Amino acid sequence: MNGNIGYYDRKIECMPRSEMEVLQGERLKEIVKRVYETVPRYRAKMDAIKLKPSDINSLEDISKLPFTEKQDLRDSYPYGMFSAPIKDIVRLHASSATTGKLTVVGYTKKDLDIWAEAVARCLVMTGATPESIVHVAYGYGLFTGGLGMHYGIEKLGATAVPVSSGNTQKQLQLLQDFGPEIICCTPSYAIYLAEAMKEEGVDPASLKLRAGIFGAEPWSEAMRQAIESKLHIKAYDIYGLSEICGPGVACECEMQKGMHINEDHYFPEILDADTLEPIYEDNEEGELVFTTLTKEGIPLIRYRTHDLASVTREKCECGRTLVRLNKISGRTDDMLIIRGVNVFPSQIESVLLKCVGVEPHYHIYVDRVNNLDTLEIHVEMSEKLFSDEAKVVEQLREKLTADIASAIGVHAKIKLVSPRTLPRSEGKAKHTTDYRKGKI
Ligand code: DLL
Repeated sequence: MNGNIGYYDRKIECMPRSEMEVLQGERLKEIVKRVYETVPRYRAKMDAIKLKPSDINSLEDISKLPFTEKQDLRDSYPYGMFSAPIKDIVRLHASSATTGKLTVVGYTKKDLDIWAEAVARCLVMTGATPESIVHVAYGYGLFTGGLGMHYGIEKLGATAVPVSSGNTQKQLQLLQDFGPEIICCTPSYAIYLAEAMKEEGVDPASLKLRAGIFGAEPWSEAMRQAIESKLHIKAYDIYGLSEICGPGVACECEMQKGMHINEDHYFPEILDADTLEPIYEDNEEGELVFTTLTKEGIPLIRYRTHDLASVTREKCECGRTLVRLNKISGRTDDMLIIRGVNVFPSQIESVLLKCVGVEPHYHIYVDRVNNLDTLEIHVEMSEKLFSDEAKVVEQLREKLTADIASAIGVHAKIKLVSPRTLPRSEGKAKHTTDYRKGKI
């Protein structure tokens, strides 16, 4: 046990496993009862398999429950899965869904309080105290990153600097002038900031920065080492998804050996990605599935994240008993994360299908250039457009660029290519080439 480490909530964070499981079992019973009574979709799913809330009596019974998918949220857009009346919802957030519609989540006052507490625990895991100044460069808005970290910082009694994303010059100035001890942003932006400092002649060692809390996209151990050496800080991994709360589902402690899951609120399961049978062995990889145990606004039962990961239940050297999530190693679906924004190829496809002049034959190229993600989409022109004047083609390209940016929230370079030049596939179409793999 490291004597220098504090906890935000020692009782929960260091609770013996047997006690934690009793607590989780009790909460599970309550939440199942709640969704059965208040969310018609859950009642229908349970009725369909003849499952009653009274059949759920302990944690082991969780495997009897049906799964929840992003599609369920889409089908009940915007508020159909809410378990609390709108008058009790005090905040909405949203993230990309597979096509068109967003995945909307709503929080009651209690939900916001618990989320802030979860983030406060994460901050303390990385060594933050009420004296810390924390620079938040995650986006503020419908994305949960900025506001999620912000309220956790305030909950801890530390000082939040709500810079939001973008405007690198200003970020550099505030990092120098305000003297934050911790920075929160995506890991790729951290690398970008380090390069910008080099160009501007800012010596990272002259800053007060000591740690970074990075997440919202996958990153490797090599990337951690690069960030730590370039910025002279410790780089901690934080995981979350808007459907469960946002950042704060899990975070690394100072041991940097896996992210402690706030499992008294967000219960994890690892399932075999093909059979969806539970995997009980530590460090064995599968799909990560969460059940929210205390949420009121939009509780989710066995929500399939489609993230691939493993957990370890062994007690950590920091003293915490909270189960640890190993680094996310990939996804079971085709979701891309580009500059922290979740993008599904099907969102791009639905824009193309509505656009006269192009065919729904496309290929997406993702790369990382100068430490920033780039997105280029090759789209086949129709025969008619191909025979049109260059001006007409350029106008269509500009329109597509704008339509795609508005659909996915990220700028893409659009290249219109000649008819029938993109490869056709006989089986499942492969729409994406990601050159970032293997690059830090
Ligand atoms: O990205 C919430 C968040 C904000 C987490 C800031 C951490 C920091 P969504 O936009 O809903 O929410 O995206 C969730 O992002 O299912 C993962 O695929 C990916 N992701 C999030 N954190 C990590 C991480 C936020 N630390 C999706 N490592 C998730 C790898 C991550 N992937």
